[in-house]
Formats: sequence, C-alpha cells, structure tokens
Amino acid sequence: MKKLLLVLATMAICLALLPVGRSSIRADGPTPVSVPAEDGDTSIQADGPTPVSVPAEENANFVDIVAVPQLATVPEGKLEVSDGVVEIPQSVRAPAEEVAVNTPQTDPRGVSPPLPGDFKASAGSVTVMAVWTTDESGNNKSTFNCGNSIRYYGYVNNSTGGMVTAYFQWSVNGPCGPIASWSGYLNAGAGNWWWCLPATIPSNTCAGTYTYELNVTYGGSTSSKSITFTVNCAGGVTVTSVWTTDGSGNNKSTFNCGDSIRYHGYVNNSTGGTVTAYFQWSVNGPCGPIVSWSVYSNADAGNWWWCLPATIPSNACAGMYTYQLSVTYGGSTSSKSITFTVNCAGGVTVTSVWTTDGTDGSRNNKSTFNCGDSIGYYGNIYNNTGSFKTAYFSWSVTGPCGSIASWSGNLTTSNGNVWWYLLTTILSNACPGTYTYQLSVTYAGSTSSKSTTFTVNCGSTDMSFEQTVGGGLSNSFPRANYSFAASAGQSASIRMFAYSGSLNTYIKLYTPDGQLFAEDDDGAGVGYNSFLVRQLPQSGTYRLEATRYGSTSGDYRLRLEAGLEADLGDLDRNCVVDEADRQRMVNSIGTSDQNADLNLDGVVNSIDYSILLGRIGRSCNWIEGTLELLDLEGGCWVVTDNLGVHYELYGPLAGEINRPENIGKRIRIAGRVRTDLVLSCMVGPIFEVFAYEF
Ligand SMILES: [Ca+2]
Ligand SMILES: [Ca+2]
Ligand SMILES: [Ca+2]
Repeated sequence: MKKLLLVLATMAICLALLPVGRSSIRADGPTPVSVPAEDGDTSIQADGPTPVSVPAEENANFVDIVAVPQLATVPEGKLEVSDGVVEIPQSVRAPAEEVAVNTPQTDPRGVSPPLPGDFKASAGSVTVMAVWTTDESGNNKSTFNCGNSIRYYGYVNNSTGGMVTAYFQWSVNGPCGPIASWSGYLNAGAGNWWWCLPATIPSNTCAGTYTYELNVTYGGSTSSKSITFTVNCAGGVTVTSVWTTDGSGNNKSTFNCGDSIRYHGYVNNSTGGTVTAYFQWSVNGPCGPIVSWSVYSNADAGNWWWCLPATIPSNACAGMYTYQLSVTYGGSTSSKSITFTVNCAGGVTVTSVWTTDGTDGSRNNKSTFNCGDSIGYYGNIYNNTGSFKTAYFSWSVTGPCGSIASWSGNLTTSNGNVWWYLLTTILSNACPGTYTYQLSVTYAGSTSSKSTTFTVNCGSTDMSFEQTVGGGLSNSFPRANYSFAASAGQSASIRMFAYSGSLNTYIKLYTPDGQLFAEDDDGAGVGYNSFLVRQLPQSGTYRLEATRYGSTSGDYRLRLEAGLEADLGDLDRNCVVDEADRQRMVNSIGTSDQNADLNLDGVVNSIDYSILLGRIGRSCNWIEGTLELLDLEGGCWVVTDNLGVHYELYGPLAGEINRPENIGKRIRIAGRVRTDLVLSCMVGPIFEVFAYEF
C-alpha cells in the first residue's frame, strides 16, 4: 500500500505537469512534449505541439492512404475481349445500299482492269471468274493506306442463258478480323458482268495483308475467288472511350464511399501487331488522387477493352472525380476522361503513423532509436468533410516501463490530407525494448486510430557472474541496465545494496526476449536492500535493471553470482545456510572476498557475519508434493508433501503455479522457507519459489 500511494502521488505530480487543456499552438516550430515515464523522474517541458501544414509536394503519399488496385486484381490476363470476339468497328460494315450493281456490260473485257485469260463459262452456272481491288476511280490497286477508299470488284459469268437470281457474298478479312462484308440476292443477267462493293479501309484497322473473297451461289453450288491486298497504316494505340461501372460491370456514374468501381477503357491498336504501350489510370477528386496506377503492357492489334477494378476509399472526399485513361505508344499519348460523383458522409481520420529522427529539417523515417535520441511522432490525417474541422487528437507512446510520451487536445485541421507531428526525445533512462506509438483522432463521436512500433536500444553495461558493479541512482538517472549471458537452467543469485543516501534498492530481471521475469524490492531482509534468486529459463543475454523504489537516491552496489543460494550467507551455494558457510565467513573476515561481503560495502566484517548468523538453517532444498486449494480463509493454495506438510508458496512464481488447471498435479519446487513472513492462511511454512517443475 505504501508503494501504491507513492505511485499515485507521483502520477498526480506528473499529471499536474501535463498541458491539460492547453492549446497554445505555436506557428514558429514544433515544441517537444515528453511525459514522465514513471517515478516522476523526468524533467519535462510541456507545451503544445505545432500543427504543420503539409507542403503540397510532400503530401502526395496518397498511395499509403488509398488502396491502389494492384495488377493482380485485374481479370486474368488483364485483357478482356468484349463479348468474346474482336469487335468490328460499326462504321466499316458496308450498308447494303452502297453495293453498286453495275448495269450489264456488253463487252466487259473493255473495262479496266484487263481481265485475265479466257472467260468461258460452263453452261448452266453462275461463276466468279475473277476478283480485284481498285481505288475509288476504278484504277487497279493492291496496296492501301488506312482510310483509303477501296472498291471490291468481281467478274461473274452467267452461262444459263437467261436472268437468274443468285446469292452474292463479299467478305474482307485482315489481321484484326473482318473489315467489310455484304451478302444478299442479286439478279444476274446472262453473260459476263462485273460487280463492285465500294468501301473504305477503316482508319483504325490493323496494318497487314487482307483477303478479299467473293462467293456466288446459284443452283446449289457456290463459286469463289479471292485475292489479297496490303494495308499500310501509320499505326498507333489510342484510347477510344472510357467509362465507369459497378463491380459487376453495370454502367454507373454516382458512387458512395466504399463502393466497388471499375475503371474501363476501350483501346484501339492499329499498328497491325502486338505492341507494348504504357497505360496510366488516374482518378482525381476534391482531396487529390484516389487511384494512380500505371503499367507497361502488351496490347494486341485491334480493339480491346481494359478494366481496373477498385474501391472508392471509405474515407474519400465527397465530390466530383475525374477518371482518365492515357495510353502512350511511339511517343504519342492518347487520353480520354470522364467524371463521376462520390457521395460520402465525411470525417476526420488517421490514415497512417510513423516515426522519424525528429530533426525538423530532414524528417527521415526511423524505427530504431537509442536512449536520448530525438524522435518525431508523425500522423497523416484525412479530413474529407470539405472544410476545416476541429478534432480531438491523442498521442500516446508506451513501452516496457510504461508511457514515455503523450499529448492530447483539440486541433483544427484543414480539408484533405494533412500531417501532424509531435517532436520529443527518447528519455535517456528509458527502458530498452519495443514501444508502441498510437495516434487517435476523435471527430463527431467516432475515433480513428493507427499505431506503429519502434525499437529503443539503450546502453547497458556488460557484466558477468561473480562480478560486482555499482553506481548512483537519482531522479535524473533512476535506473542502470546491465547485461549478462546465461544458459537455460542456470541459476543466478543477485543482490543489490545501497550504501549512501536514501536509496531503497529494487532489482528487475528481464529475459533475453525482453519480458520482465523477476523483481525484488526488499528481499535481502536487511533494510530496504534486494536479493533475488532464480533459475533462468532461456539461454541468451539477460538484462538486469538496478533501480530504486520511489524517488529515493544514492549509491549502490550490485553483485551477480551463479547458483541457487538459500539466502544471503549461503556462501558455497548449496541451498542451505549452515556451519560450512559460517566457517567460510569466519575465514573471510578482514579480507576483500566479495563473495562473503554480503552487504556489498567493500569489507567483510562483523556486519556480514551477523547477517549470515541470522540465516543459519535456511535452505532451498527441493520440496515435492501435490498442489491443492484448501477451503480455508476463502481458499488457500498449498503444496502438500508426502508427510502432509502444507507449504504456502510465495513470490512471483507462486502465481504461475497456483492456478485451477494445476490442482492435483505433482510438483517439484526449489526455494527457501521464509520465516520472516506471515501470510493469511497460516497452515504451514511459507516457501519462496525459486524454480519449479511439474
Ligand atoms: Ca528495496
Ligand atoms: Ca551453504
Ligand atoms: Ca560487508
């Protein structure tokens, strides 16, 4: 209770130092705010943090804010062909009325072009004798550019001797599919006639070799001829249209925050082959971009549509957005854009937090610090309400020994992305380990938080078994760290004595993975000095923290010895303080034998001898028995040995043993009987646990 009251008093002092309700935000630079870690042992200058508006160029970290769709979310292969087929541009389908059926030519061979060979037709049939292509004036031509006029000619012989109706089919196919087709019934007079289908090479078709074929069917048989011609196009990759849909592909142009959205684009590749083009999707709104994604990708010849599936960020700003798709190929960029609307409730949220080296100029990201280092606690805040809003900000930083920094208060933040920071320093006496920094912002009743962790490495002095170290503790230096290496199963006996000032010693022992393993305040049984014995559970480097109780100060000595010692005075470390130890002590009187200098005052004298004498008979022999919960005094945990003796366990490890799931289990415990303590049950000896095994 004494300790608790002191802690509460300390907390009250610390709270009084905090900038409660203070909002004197200065514009001329950030002010460090630190908060006492513990024990009130800190010299803190409390003041408010300074809001920092983000320079535009430094605020472009929207990639961290919105979920930018990744390539992997695009449907497999990235390319999808509409309706499963290559779409033919509608404009190139020749309407039927454009088919010019020429009047009969009495002497077709006089018409250009000169017809090859002899056109004798078999009797009773309609036969395609020849096909060719010309320009719009009828001049023979077999190489065209995109957009050129073209005429698809056919020379047809009707040997039936009279007018018949036959079925004519024109088809023109190229590397990207058909570019012209027409079919229908036409009357063909007896003799030789030519026919032609006027058309245009589409401006966005693919370059390459095309095949023109004319089929005529009459009387159940079909006659065909085909030729090839060449189309040369400058070629390019262009965006022909863009649109947005919901996640299922239905057209949609008004969304809510959090909705699925697909950004579609229709792209034509008129180069005649597969090329690699640079695709850029960008979506910008009132608070900046919500999507920015680009990729070099192969685009096959012809028309294809692409789509980028995404989600309107839940914290997007409401308003009008512009979606643009740009494709760059061969040095030229083609773009199309459209707008859509987003409706959101709006709020102020934390979107990311991070730590920096704390220097105002460079602000380098940093996540591993040493004690005493400057540190900046940063947070990205997203206000999508459309205007300045005042929100409640709360910074907290906690580590192995509690809080090392905190600040809270109202801050007014502008619309869009803004970052804020709190500059301070890692206390020079902070505990090493992993710290968690969290920033919470509360606005309109809802709180948004982000947290991150960082590491603090603070200097510790190497020490080894059978070594005595020392130093001074004060408000400005309330703890000293020592490191020692040990193996699993090895035991350590540690004592810490004050020899000046008001110092009330306190020992904390941390395992190699940073967990507090054992601690002792006054276990030496001599004044307020400390003595701790433990079997060590892991191999590795342990940290021994020599600290103090309350705000006491003074010089100390700390000694680490190997082995299980029953108590101070178990000089031969055989788990009992007995005559053998007394003899060793007698022999050491007047020497500087540190093993026998029980109170670490630098001399072995009658004081050490009397400490030992008071402990004769104390042992740490193993006890073995069954864990029971006796129905006494509201429940008494005991280990009952084979003689029926109830041992009431004591110390931090007792809490690990005294658990319902262990009732009835056999257990072996090493420790010592404490005759200097009285616990509530009073059913048998009090046994301080040093080590145990079930
Ligand atoms: Ca103490
Ligand atoms: Ca002994
Ligand atoms: Ca001494």
